Amino acid sequence: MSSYRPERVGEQIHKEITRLMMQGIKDPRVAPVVITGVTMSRDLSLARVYFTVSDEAGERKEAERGLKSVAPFIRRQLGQVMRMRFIPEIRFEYDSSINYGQKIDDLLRQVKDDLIEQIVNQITDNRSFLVVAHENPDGDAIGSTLGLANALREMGKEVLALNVDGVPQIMQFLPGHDQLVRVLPENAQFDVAFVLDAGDLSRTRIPTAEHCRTLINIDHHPHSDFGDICYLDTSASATAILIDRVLNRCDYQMSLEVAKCLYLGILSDTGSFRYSSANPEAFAVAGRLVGSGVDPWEISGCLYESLAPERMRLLGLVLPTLQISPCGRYASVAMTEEVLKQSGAAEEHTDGFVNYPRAIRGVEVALFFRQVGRNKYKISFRSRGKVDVGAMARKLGGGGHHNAAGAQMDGTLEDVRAQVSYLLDQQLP
Ligand SMILES: [Mn+2]
Repeated sequence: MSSYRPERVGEQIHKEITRLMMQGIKDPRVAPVVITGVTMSRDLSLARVYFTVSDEAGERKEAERGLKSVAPFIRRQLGQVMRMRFIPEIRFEYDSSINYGQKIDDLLRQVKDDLIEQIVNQITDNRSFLVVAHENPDGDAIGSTLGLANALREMGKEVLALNVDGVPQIMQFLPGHDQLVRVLPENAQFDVAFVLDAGDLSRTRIPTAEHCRTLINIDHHPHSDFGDICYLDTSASATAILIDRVLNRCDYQMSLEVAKCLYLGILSDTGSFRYSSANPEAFAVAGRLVGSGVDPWEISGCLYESLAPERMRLLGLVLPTLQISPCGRYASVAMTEEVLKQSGAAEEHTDGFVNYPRAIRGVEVALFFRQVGRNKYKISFRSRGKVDVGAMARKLGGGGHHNAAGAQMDGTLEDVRAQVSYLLDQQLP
């Protein structure tokens, strides 16, 4: 009986397919594929075979096509080797998790080393550079952009740093912030364009590819797969970490100006080293940057303790709206247009308000209701763990990720809050 456990069968299939990949299959599209795991359906009728490729960007689509075409062959081989009454259907699925295991880490490290070298060569061999990141930029987007742009300038390169939304006010102390532009000159052409921390090329909101010979994507967001060179590492806690890796390989001594920018990027994307993304490398790089002269208090003081007075006034009006559910597992705050007006604050000052209900002991889902019109509310969801708020937001016509999502609803604040509470009571496991 035990030999038919799905786990056991999955393991055998994993082994067998890996062997076939190495010996039996000649399709070049499949050559770089590494099988990361196999899970079986309970009735053993379906085998989900997870795979990755050494280059997460370019080769994935080719690999998928290749795997599709060799699947019947693999199935026949399994039929001969494994004594099963029915040969399961084989379905290949791309493994987007980052827990590939040490073996694949090593493989990817090798490939990434080559990528860094290619990027270093592009820097050495070219003169003019565009550096751009995603719209509505966060600390990592700005820190990476300004860090790289400053470094390239110090190397004697021509550089245009650009962000369609500019540098947020709280970051306007970073070296080079006053040289960043919001509009790309129409006929501007660059040898190389760096697109940083973008996730998707469209998020730069400029036709980057038309303005350069070579497009280099440096990112840590999953599925970021564009660019002539795509340096993607989802294990990096910030794009600033990747910039640091590249600059360390250049023939260049990092300045304090660059170090400050990169430190801010890491600080920001790790939530001040509180999130689980704060890995040993984040601490190590930040430690080195501090060692080279960055003052942590200067950066965090500017970023977190230079708030506009009207933001504090607004927070004072929003916090009394706190509601904690009877079960204690979700909590919310709300803001009407009237309150916003009364405080003299702007929309952008509400950034981070949803973190206050999230910080309450026992709360798993935090909500922020923000009025955006007569009987119209935007809802921000934050989860601190198991609950998938992305799925919840989709039920309400919105979208987002497991831990952060948003939706919009019509109705009075009381109605909207009641509807969301109802949904949460249904959905919380
Ligand atoms: Mn980032």
